[in-house]
Amino acid sequence: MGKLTLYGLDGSPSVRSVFLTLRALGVEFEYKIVNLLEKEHLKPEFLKINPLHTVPVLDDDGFILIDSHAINSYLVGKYGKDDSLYPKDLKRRAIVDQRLHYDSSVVTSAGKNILAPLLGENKTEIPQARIDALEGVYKNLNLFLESGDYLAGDNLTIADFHITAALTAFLVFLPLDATKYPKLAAWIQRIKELPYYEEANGSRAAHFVGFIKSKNFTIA
Ligand SMILES: N[C@@H](CCC(=O)N[C@@H](CS)C(=O)NCC(=O)O)C(=O)O
Repeated sequence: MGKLTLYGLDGSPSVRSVFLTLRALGVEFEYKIVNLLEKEHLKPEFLKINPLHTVPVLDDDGFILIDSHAINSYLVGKYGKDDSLYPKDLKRRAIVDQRLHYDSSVVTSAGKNILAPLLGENKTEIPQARIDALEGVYKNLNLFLESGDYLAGDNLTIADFHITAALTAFLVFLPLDATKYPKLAAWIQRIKELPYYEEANGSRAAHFVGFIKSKNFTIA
């Protein structure tokens, strides 16, 4: 195996989804922190690696890949002992892909819309409509879980990693009502029991979650 490097920052859900995949696969890698708050992602050294200036970036022995969704499916294809995290079967893979696209479109924009006032606009008030959109996400995830214990059916896949990493921060804005979304609540618990969950996601998200709470935001 060549040298594998992950560029990222713990606060980023996309980066934590890659951590979850790497830990699930048991692959060794080097972690290089790119501090977005200090604008390291805009420095010429990093722009040479990723002109889109986003994290995560994977460097697999000189092969550079950007976007967590592309990275996680590549990692399973290359390093997985089997294909369970990203099935080769066309129909099962299509269901995983649908969840991945849902993550990178709907879930990501719901999160960005909520975080924008706090991170980019120096405001502490979050419009209620943005929280309602997040509730719509919870509702859909609960629906996905009607077909199995995991988001894409009966097996754990990378779709679970992406959505887990995103929800970890969003639960601060809208705590989960388990009576309304029982399948989602049970799934969160199931994922938290993975032996590598805390190291790969829980503890890494903690600083960012604390940072959000420190903003003392209101919803109106
Ligand atoms: N779709 C991309 C999104 C990556 C992304 O937007 N990352 C954020 C951090 S969560 C970032 O690097 N932002 C800095 C920038 O866009 O300049 C992925 O899944 O990797």
